[in-house]
Amino acid sequence: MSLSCNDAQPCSLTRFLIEEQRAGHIEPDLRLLIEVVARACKRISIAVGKGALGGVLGEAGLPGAASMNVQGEAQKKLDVIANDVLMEANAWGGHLAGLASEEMDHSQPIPDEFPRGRYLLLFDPLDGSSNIDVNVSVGTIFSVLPYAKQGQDPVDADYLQPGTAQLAAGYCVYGPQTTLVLTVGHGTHAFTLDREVGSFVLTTRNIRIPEQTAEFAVNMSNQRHWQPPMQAYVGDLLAGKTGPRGKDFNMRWVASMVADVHRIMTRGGIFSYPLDAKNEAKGGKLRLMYEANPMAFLVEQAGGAATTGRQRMLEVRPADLHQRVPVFLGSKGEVEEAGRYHREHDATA
Ligand code: P6P
Repeated sequence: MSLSCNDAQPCSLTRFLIEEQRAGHIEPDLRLLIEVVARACKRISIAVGKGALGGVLGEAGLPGAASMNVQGEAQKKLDVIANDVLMEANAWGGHLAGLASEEMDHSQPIPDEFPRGRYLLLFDPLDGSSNIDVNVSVGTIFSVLPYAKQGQDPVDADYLQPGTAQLAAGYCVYGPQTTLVLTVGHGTHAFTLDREVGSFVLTTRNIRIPEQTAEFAVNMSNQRHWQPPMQAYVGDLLAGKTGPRGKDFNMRWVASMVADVHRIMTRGGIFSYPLDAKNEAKGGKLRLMYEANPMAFLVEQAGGAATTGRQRMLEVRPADLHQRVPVFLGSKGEVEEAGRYHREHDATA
């Protein structure tokens, strides 16, 4: 029996986390917290997989009166189900001090009857949920921050830590496979759900994102709303061999960040949701705490890069729990190239 997980002997998420604990990479309570989140993702995967058979499609709320989340978006039934699964699974675990969800106005301390832990859990329970009704991959994104105050309930301000403070981050993509992608700060690793056994199995250790790419992901319908550097950058991508980049590019856009990022984890690429005239007043479309920061941690640990176009994502100082940011992430060389367009524009502006 091998003493550690390796490609010749795939191992479960549980064994992988025990080995990370033995290596001193994570504390026992953080290991247990990640296990609780993984179990919640299994339950969400089952609910998502039932689709119409489970009566879980469509919008939450009463017919004609969809419930809206704090983002002003119509909530899907599965948004609410996924949020409830993660809240319930983590309330009694004893590893957390509090939780914050993209679907909730404010963070919530753990109920008084349960023991308090030293971690804060932030999550987007079901990212890309607009794709659910058309059977396209969606996912759960989570991030773990430290909480050091003893005997005090955490409040929203305690969550406003830069992405560099994250102790763990991950996503679970509910697609043809259910795959958990996780980092605890020592590489990024993928675990595929073995539905027959009911456990996540290590399938890729130390994901490496290729430094260069010929594939970009952006919602092109926003092109006329972009700022000049984004117009110039994408214009040169579209010019392909005939333009300054000297090679043709392919484009993909799933409109589910987890699915687009997982493709980049698998074969490289650059994902972007830049500032545009429609979202500029809000600071961008995607959420810093629930989407950009956990994905940035995962991507950097896989050898990629993640920025706002002008700043390393993980160094953004959060001002609000639901803060939005422009996002460029993926193949390091391409993210740096996109940043060059922004720097050159700003130098002449
Ligand atoms: P658009 C999903 O709502 C999401 O937050 C991300 O998962 C996704 O990348 C983006 O928004 C899609 O935005 O404007 O293309 O619908």
